[in-house]
Amino acid sequence: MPPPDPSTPENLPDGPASAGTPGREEGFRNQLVHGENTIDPATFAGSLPQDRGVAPRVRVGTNRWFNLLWLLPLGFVLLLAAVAVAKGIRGLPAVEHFMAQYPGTSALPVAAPSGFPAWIGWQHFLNMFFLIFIIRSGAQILTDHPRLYWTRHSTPGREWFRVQRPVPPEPLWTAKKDSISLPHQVGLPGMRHSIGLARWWHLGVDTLWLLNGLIFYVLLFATGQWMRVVPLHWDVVPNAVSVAIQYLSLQWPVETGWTNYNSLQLIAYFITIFIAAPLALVTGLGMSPALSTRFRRVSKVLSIQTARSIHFLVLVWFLVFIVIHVALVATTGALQNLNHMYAGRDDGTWIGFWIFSASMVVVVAGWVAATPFTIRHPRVVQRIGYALIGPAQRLFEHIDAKPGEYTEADISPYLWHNGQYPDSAEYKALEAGKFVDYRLRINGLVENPVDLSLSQLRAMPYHEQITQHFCIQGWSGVAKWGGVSMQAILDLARPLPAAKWVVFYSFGDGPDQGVYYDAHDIGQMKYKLTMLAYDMNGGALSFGHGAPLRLRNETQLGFKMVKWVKGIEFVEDFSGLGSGFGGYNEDHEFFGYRQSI
Ligand SMILES: Nc1nc2c(c(=O)[nH]1)N[C@H]1C(S)=C(S)[C@@H](COP(=O)(O)O)O[C@H]1N2
Ligand SMILES: [Mo]
Repeated sequence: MPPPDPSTPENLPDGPASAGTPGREEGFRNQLVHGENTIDPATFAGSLPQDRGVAPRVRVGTNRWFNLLWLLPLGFVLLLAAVAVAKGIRGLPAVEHFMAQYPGTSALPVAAPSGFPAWIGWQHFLNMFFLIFIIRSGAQILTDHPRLYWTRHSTPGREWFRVQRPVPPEPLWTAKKDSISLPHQVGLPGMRHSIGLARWWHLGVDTLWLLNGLIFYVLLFATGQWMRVVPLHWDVVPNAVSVAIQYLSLQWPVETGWTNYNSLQLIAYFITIFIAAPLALVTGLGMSPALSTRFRRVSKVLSIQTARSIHFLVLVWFLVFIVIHVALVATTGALQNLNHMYAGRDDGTWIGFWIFSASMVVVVAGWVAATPFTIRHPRVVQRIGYALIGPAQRLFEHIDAKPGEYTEADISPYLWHNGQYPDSAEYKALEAGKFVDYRLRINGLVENPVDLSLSQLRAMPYHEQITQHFCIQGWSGVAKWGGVSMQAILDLARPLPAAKWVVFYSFGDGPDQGVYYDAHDIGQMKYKLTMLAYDMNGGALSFGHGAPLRLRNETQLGFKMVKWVKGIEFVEDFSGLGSGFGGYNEDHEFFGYRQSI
């Protein structure tokens, strides 16, 4: 703990004295501006110009990058080679013998049902419908920080995957500048840095998808249908090999899907239903700041970046699965297959096809409308998204994690910068004067409104923590923060019982003008890891990271941790501030105000 600043003769100010400072009672709320309620893609997020990034690349060795587009010709050549090999070996006596022994299906228990009840058709449709929005918004979230890593340190150059150029060597380069855009009908909603809206789609529809999946599990086990999608005997492995040889040699297996899937299909369905889907949920939660900070043991193995990388690989599995699944449905007796899933019948009539076509009208309409709807009605997306995932976000906010989970050895070699740097004359003058004239203004619903200089803040008990930062865009890093705990600020300012929210105002504007601010539930201000930092990694907080003072609330995502803090206001609710959504990004970029996940 550094010694208190000797240049601080004053005691901490109390009530009336400092409250007498001229203009003291005047808050900062009049410096906020309203956000728009519709989106103009040209001016969204501070008129960030669109940036398409680069074709996907995977790192090989320390600094060589493999362009994944090469997989297209390579994969085609490999497929041709595999077909040639399969055709070549199929006539061999040993292979013939093997195929006769393992024709491609594993026997089912006698109790196994045959055919498809109507609920499977409905759930199949809903699953597909939800996945469209989940996948598109997921791609959008990925491109907001278009890099994937295996450790919690998001060090430029150490990513294993990127769809963006290398990080330029600019010291104040921001993650926002690193984001890329997607075509409007691919991403949801496509614009660069539209992660706020993409997250409502992703997390909101996730809740519906998970509910559908839960009902699916229950019905699967209640009706015995599970026996058809769970491997029950080791002979599924040789049978799956046999099916693969049959497909590749272009002499396809006999279709018995109505009663018993072939073993390759069975394994693919099993992985999708019982491994990929739950893994999507677990790795999704693994990116939560609140959960990762609390469950350090789990997060040690499944750090946010490992979780994010695996989450991405689950996406890849789903995409590959969908492509092969659709191709095989179409080429192994389309009418029959569509009748199975859409009409619950096992014949070659056109009934299933027409029901399928009607369902595709809904799917295509939903697909095409999603982005234009989001651009026209972003507040509706924000509200419905919060209605769906908000309860979970609220629940996880109750986690008051304990300190001491990270050590100096965990500190990241590089912590990304983010946000809009302050450039006002007021800030520049304070910075030039080494913040000697800086005053943190604390007012609102408190018994003791005070202005605190940096030396007064430094004279308060020193609070230090090594914690991990989670940016909404997807990058993370560990740093050591030094300053005062928010509890000490509460003890000094003594909030009135009516105070429910604590609003932090910045010297910096947001990208669409108006002061950057964010509101925090007062409950979290008492958490052990909530603090105002003026030191970082053993030195004074740098300009880029928020000098002279920034907030740390480790339950929340990074954008809520206001940098360059100039004032704190205690309020009863935040509906009268800015556009009333709880913060700058909430007002202007449709983020949520509870960001524990
Ligand atoms: N005043 C202000 N504070 C801000 C921002 C901003 O734009 N303005 N960006 C936020 C975001 S999105 C993140 S991730 C963190 C980044 O903190 P760092 O630059 O120290 O890593 O600051 C947050 N605080
Ligand atoms: Mo962020």
